[in-house]
Amino acid sequence: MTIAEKFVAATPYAWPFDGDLRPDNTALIVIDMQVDFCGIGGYVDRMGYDISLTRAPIEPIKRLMATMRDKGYHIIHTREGHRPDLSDLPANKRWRSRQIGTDGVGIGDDGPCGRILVRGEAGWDIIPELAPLPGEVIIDKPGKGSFYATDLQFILRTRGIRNLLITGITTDVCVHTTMREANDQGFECLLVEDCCAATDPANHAAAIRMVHMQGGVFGATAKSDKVIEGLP
Ligand code: C5J
Repeated sequence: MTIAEKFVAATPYAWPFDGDLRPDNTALIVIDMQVDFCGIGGYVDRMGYDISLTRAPIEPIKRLMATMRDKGYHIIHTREGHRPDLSDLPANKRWRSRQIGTDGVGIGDDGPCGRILVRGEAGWDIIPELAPLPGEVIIDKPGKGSFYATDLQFILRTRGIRNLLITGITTDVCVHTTMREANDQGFECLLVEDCCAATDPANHAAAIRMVHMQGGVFGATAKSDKVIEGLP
């Protein structure tokens, strides 16, 4: 069977590599758009970072998600967080999280939005602007990558998904870790530049630049207007 080739104008190559771009083989992944990462009183806010940076992708993601929902693409959300008994929180992750800010409060401790990055707490929830629809997959992950200690790979393979449009926060941490994990497993990845953000704009820019090396070492990147233009 010959495929009707479709591409998104991307850097450093027209994506996906072989033009096999269809709603049934492609998913939008929205990473960690949680109150703790982009809401007032959440983890990132409390650490003293500027949440206007991590809130910047909300509108672009909203537009892209609406387009992809309309066209019947798979939509997958992730949430970083830990069990209430913290049995899946490594001691070094907790210790490091308590070094930032002035109050010694870190992951698992009480904050203005409940216990920080703990499942079921207000801060751990996805922000209302980007709330999942009933039936959309939500992956709860204890780490930065969306594949580690989750069933994401199993779900993608079961659904026949090969192409991943990757969005969310933060570009240099959970987005990049997920893209690297996915790339190593043979998934064809596109990082959507304006649908991601970091707590440091230079890190965001560097994370995008890294993808462009070696002919697209982890995949490709594009702005959301080009993605929307190119999606069949
Ligand atoms: C971080 C994330 N930065 N979602 N998490 O700790 O990128």
